[in-house]
Amino acid sequence: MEAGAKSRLKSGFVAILGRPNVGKSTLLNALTGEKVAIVTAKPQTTRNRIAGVVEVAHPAAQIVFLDTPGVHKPGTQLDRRMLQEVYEALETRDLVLVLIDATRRVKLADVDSQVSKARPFDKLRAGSGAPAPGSEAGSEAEPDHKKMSAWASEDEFLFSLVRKLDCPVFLVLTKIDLVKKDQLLPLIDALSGQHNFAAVIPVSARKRDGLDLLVRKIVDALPAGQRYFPKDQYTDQPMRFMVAELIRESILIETGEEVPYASAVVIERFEEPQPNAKNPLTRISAAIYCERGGQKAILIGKGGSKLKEIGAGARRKIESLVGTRVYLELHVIVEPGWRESKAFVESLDWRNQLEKLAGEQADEES
Ligand SMILES: Nc1nc2c(ncn2[C@@H]2O[C@H](COP(=O)(O)OP(=O)(O)O)[C@@H](O)[C@H]2O)c(=O)[nH]1
Ligand SMILES: [Mg+2]
Repeated sequence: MEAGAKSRLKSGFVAILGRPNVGKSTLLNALTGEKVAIVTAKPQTTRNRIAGVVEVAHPAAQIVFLDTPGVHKPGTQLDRRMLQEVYEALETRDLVLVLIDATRRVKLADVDSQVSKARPFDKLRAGSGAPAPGSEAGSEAEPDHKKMSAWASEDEFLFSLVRKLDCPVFLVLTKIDLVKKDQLLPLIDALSGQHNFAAVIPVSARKRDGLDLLVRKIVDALPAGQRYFPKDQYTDQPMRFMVAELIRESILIETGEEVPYASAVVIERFEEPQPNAKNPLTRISAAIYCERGGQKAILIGKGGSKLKEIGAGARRKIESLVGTRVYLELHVIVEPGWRESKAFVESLDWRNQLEKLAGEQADEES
């Protein structure tokens, strides 16, 4: 029985692909039932590819989802690194989910059908500047017509990536809790022409709508194989990196303008509690990098008030992640133009940080 069950196990890598803010990370978290990836209303929250592992009981399967940064036109070295993360996720995959935000496309379709009316962009404009929670946020500085053409070409780029793949691709419409059911059909019609999708599945990660069907269809499409991760492991990220991400999430929530995009977090010290400590405490020290003095001033705030808020928000989440009390020390460092520095951007990748840590430990021991 045991051996038979093993040989029937299905497993594989499923890359989650889409434009910024379509809900990739929210879907990953909903599927795993864990906070694997940070989520905010701001675009480009995710910078690295992140694995989230889902165990399915019937039929037995292990699905390794790969969350990726949103596909967008790269402007900086950081953007290029993010696109590289997308490519690397696409290299190891058995199946790809292309996510399309149902709300955004419906808005676009509305605009298209109203081009003859006097002010066709009002609907979009109403949403720009302060995007509705959960809806796709665009660059605020751009006029709407430019934003739309940028959308069109970035969508085309997304679908061009998809057409190069030789694995099954599912079209997943996200955030359907925000649209009427009858608005989905024309959208599905329009998108079906883009690729020969193996399945089309509307979901709401927030309401957990459509997720069971999605998982079932994925398992159907996966090959028989072995587990890639131990049964109880839900992500490939080391604890240190998840902690850095929670701090970055707090920065994204607490600051505005360009500060979230110009910020990076590096854990400098991570001291686990003493074994058998009565009241275990994890001591963490992290550097927040930004690009300019003005950003540093914003991150610190009057009398350190902003940094305190960032720390307090992050600490609560870190405590529930590590399961102990946490002492969190944050400081801000200006690293001019780091997003343009290939070396710095690469040093932020936890896969590179792990190598560096291993090297340092080897040095200490010798
Ligand atoms: N209403 C609604 N909002 C969602 C849903 N999924 C994601 N969002 C929101 O969309 C925004 C972007 O989500 P995120 O997962 O970070 O998108 P990503 O950039 O594609 O990873 C966040 O504000 C989410 O709360 C959903 O199913 N319904
Ligand atoms: Mg994300």
